[in-house]
Amino acid sequence: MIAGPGEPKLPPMATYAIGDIHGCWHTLQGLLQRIGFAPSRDRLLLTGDLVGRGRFGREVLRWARQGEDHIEWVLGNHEIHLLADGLRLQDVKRRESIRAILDAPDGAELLEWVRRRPLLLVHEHFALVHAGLLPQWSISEAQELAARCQRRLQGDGARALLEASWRLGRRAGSADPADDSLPPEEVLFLHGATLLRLIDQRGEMVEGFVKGKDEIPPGALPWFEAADARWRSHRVIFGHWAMLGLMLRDDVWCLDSACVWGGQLTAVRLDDGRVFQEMQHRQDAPED
Ligand SMILES: [Mn+2]
Repeated sequence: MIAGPGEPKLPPMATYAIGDIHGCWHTLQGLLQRIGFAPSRDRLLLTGDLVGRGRFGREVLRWARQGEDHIEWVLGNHEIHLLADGLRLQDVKRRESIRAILDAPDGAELLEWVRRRPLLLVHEHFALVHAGLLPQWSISEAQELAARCQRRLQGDGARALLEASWRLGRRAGSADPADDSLPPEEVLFLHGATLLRLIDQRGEMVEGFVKGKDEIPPGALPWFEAADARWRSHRVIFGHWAMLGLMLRDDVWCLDSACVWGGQLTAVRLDDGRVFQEMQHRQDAPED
């Protein structure tokens, strides 16, 4: 139908960045309705952790896959967990929400698709990553490391890379040797991009911190507070840190507003910075 002179004009194409969905399928639908999202016109960027903790990760993954031409996203630690579980890595804890995806009739297909997703997306003025970037990584170096990790995850080296990254988080203080066959910078990139919250004074990742900004141990600081960080040529959009909550600064945006914990799911329109939020729908609350 051709719009006559009296018809309202279509809104211009818009790009929205959405924080960690964690299987909150109904909340996601509510948010998309709220922003008037039109798949034929608009684009979405997701900060990762589409699955995990919540009950409808399978639905969220299928939706993202079907909308591949207008939805871009990066892998979060819960997708890494999905891959590790799918490849039957030792010591990986079985999680109910992840099993439900792997056991679905299209589970194997979804797993293969997830395996091909990126760890970092770089646009002209911003970079999208699930958890964060270490200060020593420039955006172009991070891009190269992300591409190398992605290639390895798609091939025979996936298991070794996942295992090495897994060990990195558990090594603290133990004598567990690193896997010499893998470039350590790749292991560190996969680990940091999906799990980073704090760094120490030397700019190295601090493992295992899950609390809020008020409880940061002495000597540590959030990764995005690093002075002279090399990634600062771009605004970094990330999620992962629900206890930090929505944070919009010139240099960094944190979009994880704790939806799966009973908080909100956030979308920010990149074109004008407008924020849209949807409270968690009750049916999305995890069972346990
Ligand atoms: Mn996460």
